[in-house]
Amino acid sequence: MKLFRTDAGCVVELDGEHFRIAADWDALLALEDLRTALDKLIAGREPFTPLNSADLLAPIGAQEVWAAGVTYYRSRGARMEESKDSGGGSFYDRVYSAERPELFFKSTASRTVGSGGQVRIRADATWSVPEPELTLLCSPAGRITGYTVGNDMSSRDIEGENPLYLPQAKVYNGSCALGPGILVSEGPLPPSTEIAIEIHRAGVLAFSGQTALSELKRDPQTLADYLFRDNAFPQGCFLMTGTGIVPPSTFTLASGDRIRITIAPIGTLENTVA
Ligand code: DO4
Ligand code: MG
Repeated sequence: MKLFRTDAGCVVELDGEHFRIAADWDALLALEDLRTALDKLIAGREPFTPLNSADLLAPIGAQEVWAAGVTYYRSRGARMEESKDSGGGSFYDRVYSAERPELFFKSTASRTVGSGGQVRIRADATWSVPEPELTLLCSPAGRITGYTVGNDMSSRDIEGENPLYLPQAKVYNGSCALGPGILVSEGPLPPSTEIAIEIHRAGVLAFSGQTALSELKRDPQTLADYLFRDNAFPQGCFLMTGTGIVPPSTFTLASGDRIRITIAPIGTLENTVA
């Protein structure tokens, strides 16, 4: 089952059929048993013609977006390399193997775009990349109730200059994309689940990469448990789980690039760089 936020309200997809439901987005995302509630809301309803992707909005209301970092070996290596001149290298190595994960505040709804929207490069950055990440929807009690596709846009030159610049490298207008909708959870996604990215520039493939959840070093529920330690999220929250795909150091995003991130059970998040 999938849940979408659209111009015309909330839409549930089940077995290829779409149902409009009269519900408040934030009230839905705060439910501990979202699946059961949605089953009840669509019971007896007539499906309507398929969803138009142009109507989709980012699946976020009052929730905060947080992110985990250095959860894949590829990210550890890329971060150690980018920060070797600033002395940051060993931090990344240590956090990769530490029990406590790296968790950082990433975004709010106002800085987040949905599928079809425009992500941004910081005006004062010279090296920018997308980070394709499985993103968890967590209930107020800290349970994983759904999954979406996320793009943790990052300014690698700023992050590499000094690890203390991380919030500036990560949090700015248009730095986060989520969508296209939420896969309502019926349990964990299998480790074989693939995450894939394609970046097209002027119609030509400029970069592609893929990884699988089996490469994620941390258990998603354990990441959520750390986030909820002494932290309340009355509206629920989103938690990005880190990137396992990093383009080569010679690659930086440019205006007009088209970014497609696919996690098959959830869908494809598609954005253009402003
Ligand atoms: O520690 C810096 C950020 C790491 C990150 O965003 C990632 O690994 O995905
Ligand atoms: Mg990331």
